[in-house]
Amino acid sequence: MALTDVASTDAPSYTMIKTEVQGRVAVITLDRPKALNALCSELFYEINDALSRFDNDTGIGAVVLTGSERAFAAGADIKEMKDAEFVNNYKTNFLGHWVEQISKMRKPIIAAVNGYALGGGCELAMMCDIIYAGEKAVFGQPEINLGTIPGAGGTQRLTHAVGKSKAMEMILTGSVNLDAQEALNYGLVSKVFPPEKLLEETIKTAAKIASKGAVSVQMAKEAVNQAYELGLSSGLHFERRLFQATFATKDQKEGMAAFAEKRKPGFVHE
Ligand code: CO8
Repeated sequence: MALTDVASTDAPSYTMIKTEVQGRVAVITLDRPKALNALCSELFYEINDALSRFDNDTGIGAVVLTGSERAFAAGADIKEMKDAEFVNNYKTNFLGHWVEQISKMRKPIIAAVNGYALGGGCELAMMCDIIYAGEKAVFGQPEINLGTIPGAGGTQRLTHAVGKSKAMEMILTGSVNLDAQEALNYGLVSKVFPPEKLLEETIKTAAKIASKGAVSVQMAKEAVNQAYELGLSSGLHFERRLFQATFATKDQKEGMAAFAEKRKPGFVHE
């Protein structure tokens, strides 16, 4: 199916991202090549606007977030933030509003990372639900070299993903990066592809997810995320309640009936 440029239909026209729709999959491509997709306010405004529209669009079942072959994103825009002051950062909760939309997304987001995913770029990828990498991807948290520290989840999500020793080594040295294969070995990413195949393969997985019942996909995402928030017994309790609740959906009736009748399910996302 051909990609549709959402920006040319009912969407606002963006200057730093491109948005496309393929079936039930939306693709957001960071497109600020001259700055290696450094994350400035305008870029984040556009990402959040697109994410919000896709999350509220019943025709979309999953979102892919990607950059260029050279860079997913080389971090927050250093030139934009270099003169920022603590008091204003604190009063305006600097960066906080950048990451609110992505953390409240109900639909799955898959990051397709080619090239540099450094600093805020690595953090942005880790905010996604799944990360696929191109063979030349580089993940790192170099903020220490700038006299600062990760500010959007690097110290937390990276530590969960790769363990304390490797996370400390990466964050404290600012120069120990993970290549795609290492990221795969550590479980930071779940698949690695040749760069030119990455987006296509990521869209395939997103399409597979988007073909499932949207309610159970949303519940499954919510339940997995609770693994980071709750202890085991509370997490299991949370999961069981959502599992029970799926029996109130049309898709559970259809999915199980289809299995029994040896046919493909026709999910209606209700
Ligand atoms: N900010 C601003 N501009 C950047 C950034 C950046 N993070 N990264 C690259 N650029 C610009 C360069 O300044 C250069 O611009 P110009 O052509 O005008 O001089 C252009 O992009 C190309 O970059 P290089 O010439 O440096 O390209 P190289 O191939 O030589 O090097 C690197 C590529 C290694 C990626 C190098 O550009 C680099 O080290 N970039 C900075 C990486 C970094 O330190 N990132 C961390 C930033 S701090 C941060 O992310 C805090 C997280 C806060 C949370 C964010 C919320 C999600």
